[in-house]
Amino acid sequence: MAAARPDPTMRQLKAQLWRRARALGLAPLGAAALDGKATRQRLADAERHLQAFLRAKRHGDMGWMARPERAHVARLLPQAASALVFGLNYAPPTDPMERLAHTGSGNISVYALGRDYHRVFKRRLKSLGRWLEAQGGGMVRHFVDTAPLMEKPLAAAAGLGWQGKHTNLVSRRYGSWLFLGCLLTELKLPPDEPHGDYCGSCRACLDVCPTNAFPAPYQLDARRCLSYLTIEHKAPIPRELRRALGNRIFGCDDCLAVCPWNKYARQARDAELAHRTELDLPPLTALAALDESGFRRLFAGTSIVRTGRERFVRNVLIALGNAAHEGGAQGDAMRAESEAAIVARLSDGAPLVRGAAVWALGQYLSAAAMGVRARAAHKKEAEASVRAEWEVFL
Ligand code: B12
Ligand code: SF4
Ligand code: SF4
Repeated sequence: MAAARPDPTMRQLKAQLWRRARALGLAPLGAAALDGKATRQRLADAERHLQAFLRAKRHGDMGWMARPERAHVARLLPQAASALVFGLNYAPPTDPMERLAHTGSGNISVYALGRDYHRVFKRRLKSLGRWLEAQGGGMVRHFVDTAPLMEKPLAAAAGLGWQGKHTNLVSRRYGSWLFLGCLLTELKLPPDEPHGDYCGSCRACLDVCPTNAFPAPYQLDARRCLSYLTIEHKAPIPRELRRALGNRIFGCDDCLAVCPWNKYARQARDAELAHRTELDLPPLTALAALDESGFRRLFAGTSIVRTGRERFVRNVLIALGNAAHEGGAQGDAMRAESEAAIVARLSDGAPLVRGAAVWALGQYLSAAAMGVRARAAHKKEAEASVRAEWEVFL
């Protein structure tokens, strides 16, 4: 039996939509038929892997990941026939790995250096969705990491690329630097071909990870990932992973940055995602001193603001502690400045910040000097988590 030919009206509509999407800076793009055998198989695999991930507790304290609709597109829009997936290129102008050497400065992940991508992307998807609805497309819903939807397997099903060993979507034309967004529609737009896995024998992303967060290729234990620990994790950063954090104070780019497919990526030119110069390697000492309003002012409109001051300053203090081990890179004046910035946070109102300050100071002072401080501070400290940090020196 001959395969069903795509409806020419749908083909035309898709071509028009793609033109509009490209004009909005969205590429690559692709469509997946939700009732197609290949897509159903891919989503069933994704669900199986998600359940294994949850059972192994690899999601840490991201409890929202267990919502049942995450792997079931139909629960988000029961009448959905197609998933239209879009990429938004955010390839940086220089290699982000170079930033790791600036130990006295805060290294903010590339994706967070400009305006919050959720807002930028969502606005563009919304306008595409409205247009599609106006063409008689029935109900259309848009998603950018804002609903329980597994965007990477859908993007792979729609032919944008494949999920690499670092678990993110890699494109042969754009490398690893892509945000993903999705429209669900009732229309049956002609689907695109999914394409194969081009990781081959490469394992650069697995080997570069500073915390060994990949238990196996294609699997991530979020609890060890610095992106999770610096952005999502609300408690103190586990002691054994603090040194590995280096100067990464918000997210981590290492596994994406080493991907050889990035050599085909072209630097992003999206004005709305332009990097803010004040976020490019700011001094850690200044960041440690941020109060609530200073934090909100500095990061207004970025994704950083959602993490809040307490978690952010916790990260900054860990990075300041790490800078103590950089020997010649930190001169005496710089060491004194760092120590003063840390000491000022020992009396911070937030236990999360005080606890990180204790650890950071311990990287500068001798055990004896910390012991003296610990004996005085320990009794006065009301919070168990901070007392535990002092107890290390008693
Ligand atoms: C939760 C989450 C995180 C968590 C967990 C990440 C993860 N890999 O699961 C944390 C906080 C760590 C995180 C970090 C980052 N994230 Co994030 N994150 C998400 C989110 C909200 C859900 C991802 C998810 O469902 N994870 C659950 C796991 C089970 O699913 P999965 O990653 O698809 O895992 C697959 C594989 O592991 C595989 N698998 C699992 N077990 C096995 C076993 C075998 C045998 C095989 C073959 C396969 C296999 O199958 C799984 C299902 O497809 C998505 C947005 C969304 N709504 O989808 C963004 C998203 C994935 N994140 C994104 C980004 C940019 C990042 C960071 C780069 C940010 C940064 N610079 O700090 C890092 C990258 C870290 C990394 N190596 O993944 C982008 C990725 C874009 C892309 N090109 O893929 C997304 C899509 C957001 C967006 N809309 O653009 N993120
Ligand atoms: S983002 Fe960093 S810590 Fe997380 S898996 Fe990639 S390299 Fe490892
Ligand atoms: S770095 Fe290598 S193994 Fe990792 S995603 Fe890229 S090609 Fe695949």
